[in-house]
Amino acid sequence: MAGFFLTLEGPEGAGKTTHTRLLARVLQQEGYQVVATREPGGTRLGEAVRTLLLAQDTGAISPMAETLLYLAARAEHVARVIRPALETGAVVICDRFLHSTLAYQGYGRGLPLGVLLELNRAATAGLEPDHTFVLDVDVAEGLQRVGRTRDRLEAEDISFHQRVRQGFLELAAREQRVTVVPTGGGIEATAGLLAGKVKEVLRAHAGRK
Ligand code: T5A
Repeated sequence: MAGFFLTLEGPEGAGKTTHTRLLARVLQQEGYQVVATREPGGTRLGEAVRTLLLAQDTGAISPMAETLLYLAARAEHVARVIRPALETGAVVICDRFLHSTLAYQGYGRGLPLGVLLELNRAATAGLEPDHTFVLDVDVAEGLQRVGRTRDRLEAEDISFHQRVRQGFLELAAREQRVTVVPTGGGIEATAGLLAGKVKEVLRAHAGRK
């Protein structure tokens, strides 16, 4: 496919929303065609599923039902937004994708990673990110950044969030296409660090074409 698919991941409050916006601006200034989107979301169905999944009123649901809802949103998102954008040559920046499923439903909820990978493959027709950046933050600091009004996932106990963070770090240690970006230096420093790493990856990709 002509475009480049990059995903921003990380624990709660890592700054994905902030840095998706800032990174999109930097890449647009460099002349890239950029599509910035998020999961769950990015389509009408995805936004409706997001509301359901994040509402405190939804309460506890089985890990598999939760997974299938995230993947229903993803199937629609890939088919209607991400793949068409990549086909036009865009750089697609997605706030959360596959690695959130592995970290939250795998490491957090305890579902086997192999099963999640298989289900994800079916939902995306095999589309994987070209590169993933994990914005890393200490769990307590991230939850503090998010504030007091917490959604259904944010309201999970601290050990859940610690397993999720550990999951992201383990996945990054295993996969060459996953880079960890520490966020402790503040928004401006993190934005600079991330933009530098993304530009390197895009240059390497252009060199391989
Ligand atoms: N999920 C998702 C699954 O369980 N499985 C899946 O497959 C998928 C796709 C989605 C939830 O669903 C789960 C994971 C999530 O629990 P979300 O998209 O994470 O929800 O929800 P948001 O509320 O959009 O995201 P977060 O709450 O995690 O926050 P962000 O986007 O990481 O952080 P952001 O940018 O909103 O920043 C939070 C605050 O921190 C400041 C910002 O200014 C803001 O005030 N900040 C920093 N402060 C200091 N230093 C930095 N480097 C900072 N960067 C940002």
